[in-house]
Amino acid sequence: SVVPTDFSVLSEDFAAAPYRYFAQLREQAPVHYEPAIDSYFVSRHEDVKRVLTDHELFTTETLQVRAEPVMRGPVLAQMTGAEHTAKRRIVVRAFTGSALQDQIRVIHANAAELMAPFLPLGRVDLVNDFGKPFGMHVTLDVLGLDRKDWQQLAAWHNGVVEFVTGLNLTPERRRHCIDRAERLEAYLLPVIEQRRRNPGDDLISQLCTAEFDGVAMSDREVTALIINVLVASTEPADKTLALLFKHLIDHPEQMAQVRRDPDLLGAAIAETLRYTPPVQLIPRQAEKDAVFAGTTVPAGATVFCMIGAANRDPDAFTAPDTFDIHRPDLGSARSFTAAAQHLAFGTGLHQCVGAAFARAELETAAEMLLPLLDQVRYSPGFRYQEAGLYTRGPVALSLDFT
Ligand code: 2IO
Repeated sequence: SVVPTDFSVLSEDFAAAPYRYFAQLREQAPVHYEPAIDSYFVSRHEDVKRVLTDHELFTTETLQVRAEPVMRGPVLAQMTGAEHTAKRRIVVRAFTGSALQDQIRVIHANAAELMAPFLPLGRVDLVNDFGKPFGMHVTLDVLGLDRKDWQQLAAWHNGVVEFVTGLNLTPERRRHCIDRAERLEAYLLPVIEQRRRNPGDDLISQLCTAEFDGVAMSDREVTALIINVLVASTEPADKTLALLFKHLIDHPEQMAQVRRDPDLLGAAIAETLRYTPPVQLIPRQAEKDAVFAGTTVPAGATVFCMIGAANRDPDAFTAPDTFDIHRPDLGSARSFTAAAQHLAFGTGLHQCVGAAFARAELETAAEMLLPLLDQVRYSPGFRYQEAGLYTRGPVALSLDFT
């Protein structure tokens, strides 16, 4: 099959089933130009890897317009050099080692509490009943924000996400998103003031007290990093958890293996991230003309890395369209590190700081849910549907269990 001449990443056909187009894109239009948004879409594993690791040629400058208006300041991915190293280290420290051990307890407690009301019912929507509040609760606990405010914070957070992940927002929508972001900022500022005076052991306190070159971060810098963590930790969480369960339900023999041996969960999560990455696009800016076999991307252009397409490139994975937790080319021990072959956490200097945390969060939740959701199956009449171009996941996952 050929890429239709009127093919567009912005079309309804693509949004309905993007995976259907990936092979054609990689083979026939590996650098696809989208005139309506003046952007290039790169789909081959090799090219995506190059864009994400050639930091001279491809920068994160594009986040200044794509993210900063709603992040209310610069995020980690925008930083370079010593500032990037120092601030990244602060966040890494909050999400690894002994901090991560504490978080696993918090994750477990949140999962148990949120699941309890659904156990007697024998039915749960893993996205809307569980995953969304779960992702938000866990992130708020780590940040040291009040879980009671989660629905209000989720509404503001959605505005930020819509802006960052929107490909062609109207000026009205942009305005709406910035308004949500301003409200979130107004909520955070008094909290920051309070933590500066009276720090606890939460991440906001760590951001408030950390010094870079002997100077503490400004309110604006702290706010941006809080929103950075809030978005990056919450938005992909419910999607990945629901996708993991979907793939295991659709592959009963692998589900049985994971139930028998929960040590396989790491591989199952890594394969879920390869097969259906929740973050499908990563933007970069070409600093000079960049030549990909046959196509030149002009200096200044926005380049979107298509993670879903790269993760199914047969040049990187054997039988890429098969979900297989045992695939030898998954390199599952390395799937949550910089050596990962799949690109769900990106790669290069800006690779996800929360990868180890994401793994712990998903493993803890899945390990707890699997024995509870005995005989798990789709609810009668449930129709599976995914949404999203930038971040993508199930709209709902209604499950019955006994
Ligand atoms: C928040 C897009 C969910 C990040 C972004 C402005 C920066 C960065 C990402 C991920 C996931 C979100 N980009 N996390 O793609 O921090």
